[in-house]
Amino acid sequence: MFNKILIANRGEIAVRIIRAARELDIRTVAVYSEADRNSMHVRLADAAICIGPAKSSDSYLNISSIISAVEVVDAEAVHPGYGFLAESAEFAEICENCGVKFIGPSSRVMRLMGNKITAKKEAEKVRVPVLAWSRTGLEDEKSALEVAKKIGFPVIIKAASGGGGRGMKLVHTQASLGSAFHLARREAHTAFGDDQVFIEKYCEKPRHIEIQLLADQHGNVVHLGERECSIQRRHQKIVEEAPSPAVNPRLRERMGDAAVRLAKSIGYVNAGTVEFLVDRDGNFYFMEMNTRIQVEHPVTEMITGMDLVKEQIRIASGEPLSVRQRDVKFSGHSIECRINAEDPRTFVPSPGRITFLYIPGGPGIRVDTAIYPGYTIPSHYDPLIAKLIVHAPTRLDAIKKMTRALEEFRIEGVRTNIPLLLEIMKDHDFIAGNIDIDFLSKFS
Ligand code: MV4
Repeated sequence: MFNKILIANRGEIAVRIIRAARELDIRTVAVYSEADRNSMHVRLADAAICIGPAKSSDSYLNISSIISAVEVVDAEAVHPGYGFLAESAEFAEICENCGVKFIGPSSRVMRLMGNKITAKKEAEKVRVPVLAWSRTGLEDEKSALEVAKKIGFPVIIKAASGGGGRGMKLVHTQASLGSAFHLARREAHTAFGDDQVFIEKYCEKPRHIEIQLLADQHGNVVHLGERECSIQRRHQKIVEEAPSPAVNPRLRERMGDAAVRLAKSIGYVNAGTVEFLVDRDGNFYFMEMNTRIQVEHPVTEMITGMDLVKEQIRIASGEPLSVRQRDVKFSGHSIECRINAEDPRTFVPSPGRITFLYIPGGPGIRVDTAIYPGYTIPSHYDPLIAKLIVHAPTRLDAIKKMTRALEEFRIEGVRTNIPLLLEIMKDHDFIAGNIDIDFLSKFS
């Protein structure tokens, strides 16, 4: 096992990783920007190094600063968390070449899954279902039109280097395809420095359901069931749960097997997530694979009793998985609400000083956060300030518990989305499990 790891992240996930490392008797090194001197991850780590100015591109995204910090403190491994450099194949490759263990898959696998065209081709190779698509990048308007006519409208244009919903164009008619194609290309070039786009059949009102995987260096791969993540706004998830009210044991096994097949065939190692769209008839289609620990990992931890961050660290150090597939058991229902420092109506970020804080507690309640009374939330980063996670025997019990915990939570000094989260918990469609990716549109 490692003696010392560096955490290349901030906020609640940096704290989450420090906790896992301490329980494994690993020393921790935090890195921080000039805006994060007073952050909780800096206080909780065994050591901390400033890596640059507040702007992410000058600090948490600055590969040379982070590699320098690794060398100064002589860390054996780097945990990237989520966001920032977590899915940078370039960073993973530099770590490989510097002899520092990147706690994640190989840079080769990150490149393969980071490109949505190569990722879909890998899925097709092992018969993981995908929506009808162009099967290649599109050269011009004419070939785009040919493919769209064959697939049938509506279609969606996606950037090969995109993901998380950035740079997508929904197209309903032949007449609007040309302009959408050029717009998608231009946006993809600006956002990702790669203008390659492809076309896919558009799936109407689907659910977003993802499978959690663990894969070790010895070829063992297990799935830990699904998470329902349909409640999103502008591709930011707000409420996640496990299990999904739309998944029965048979569908879980089919989706789990599909995800495991993909991971095995590409030589995947680490925790990972395979995202699917699930249509109203219960058909599932591969969308993309996330090669990092995800924000919503706690709901899977609650229903499986496993610690996914400890598993990531053990896997990276070469240990085998602590479970086989038949040892994985699911218990009860878990829901996570993301608490953002933002105006609950306009969604405008609300940074500032926390003047009063009371964190809910009691049986089945978990709060992952890095805020404390008197802490000032900087304006430079993501508005996520806490994750409230509940675990209860049934989905209805979990909704009741979440409602109670949201009502108990007191955060003063900044505005939060707690009022919106409470509205969601009281919504009849949510309570009935009638949710799809358009669910939140009725709240604004
Ligand atoms: C789609 C789709 C419908 N049909 N692809 C958005 C995130 C990225 N992972 C893929 N996304 C979508 N791809 C086809 N062929 C609808 C979405 C989508 C979406 C997916 C999951 C959760 C929220 C979403 C919101 C809008 C669109």
